[in-house]
Amino acid sequence: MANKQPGPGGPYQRGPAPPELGGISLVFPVYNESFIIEQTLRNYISELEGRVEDLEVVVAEDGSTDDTKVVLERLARELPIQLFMSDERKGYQRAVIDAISHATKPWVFVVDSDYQFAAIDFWALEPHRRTHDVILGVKSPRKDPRYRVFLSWGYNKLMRACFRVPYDDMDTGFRLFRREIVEEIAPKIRHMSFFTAEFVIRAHYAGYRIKQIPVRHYARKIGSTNIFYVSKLFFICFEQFAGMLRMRQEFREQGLENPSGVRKRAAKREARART
Ligand SMILES: Nc1nc2c(ncn2[C@@H]2O[C@H](COP(=O)(O)OP(=O)(O)OP(=O)(O)O)[C@@H](O)[C@H]2O)c(=O)[nH]1
Ligand SMILES: [Mg+2]
Repeated sequence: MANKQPGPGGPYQRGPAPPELGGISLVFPVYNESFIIEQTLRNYISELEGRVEDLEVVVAEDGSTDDTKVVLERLARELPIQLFMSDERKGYQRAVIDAISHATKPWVFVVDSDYQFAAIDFWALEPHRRTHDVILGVKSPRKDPRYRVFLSWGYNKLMRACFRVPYDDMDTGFRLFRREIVEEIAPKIRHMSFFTAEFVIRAHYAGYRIKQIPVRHYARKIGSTNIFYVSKLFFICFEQFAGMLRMRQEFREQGLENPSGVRKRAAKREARART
């Protein structure tokens, strides 16, 4: 069952991460982030290195048209990162799935590379590895332009209503999950454009344990969105809505049932039988 805890920001126990829970692949999708990527990588690596015994850092860049590739090549000579670059832009969803395919540890921590999330908030998610399979950092509060906050609010409301799921922030860029779950679910993702929402809903319907934890969110300090261009907003909304309907249709055809609904009905039947 998903639940949300009050107040992001700690104080946290900043490691060490218990080694018996398994190593962690820290994964960054990167596109046109030349101004911020160095700060992001240095912050996350200094926060996690030494506190997570078995850590690898995967940086997956594609198609950048600014100096991102040059910056990353320089950083790869100095920092412990595995760098994957290609020339053609993949788009966010494909980029995330491909980036995760390079990860080798039992857990993957996939983070947007524009430093809108604090590295230290990793420690708010990490302890829940004991009891959950997918741990989502919920932007609290979301520091984006108002129209984005409104669109995201509507998007999450629609997804919740359409699929009867209890999640508040299905497009978060700060999430930790078991790698084997992504390997199982990623090949099925086809309807939505932004990876996390479709992943979370499919994981929920597959019965995995999903936790939401509030984390800090910062306004983008530099650069601009690589996805939500104002000129494309109408098309993006339409595409997401159509994807949502297609996914619902697919679930119906496959007779997929919402595990929380099944559990609730079973509990009601039991209660009725007792009276
Ligand atoms: N490799 C790769 N990364 C991408 C691609 N598109 C976006 N990204 C990265 O995905 C992350 C999320 O993109 P953003 O543009 O920050 O999306 P957003 O956070 O919703 O938008 P802003 O609030 O404006 O930052 C960033 O780290 C981008 O660099 C892509 O095509 N390929
Ligand atoms: Mg961003």
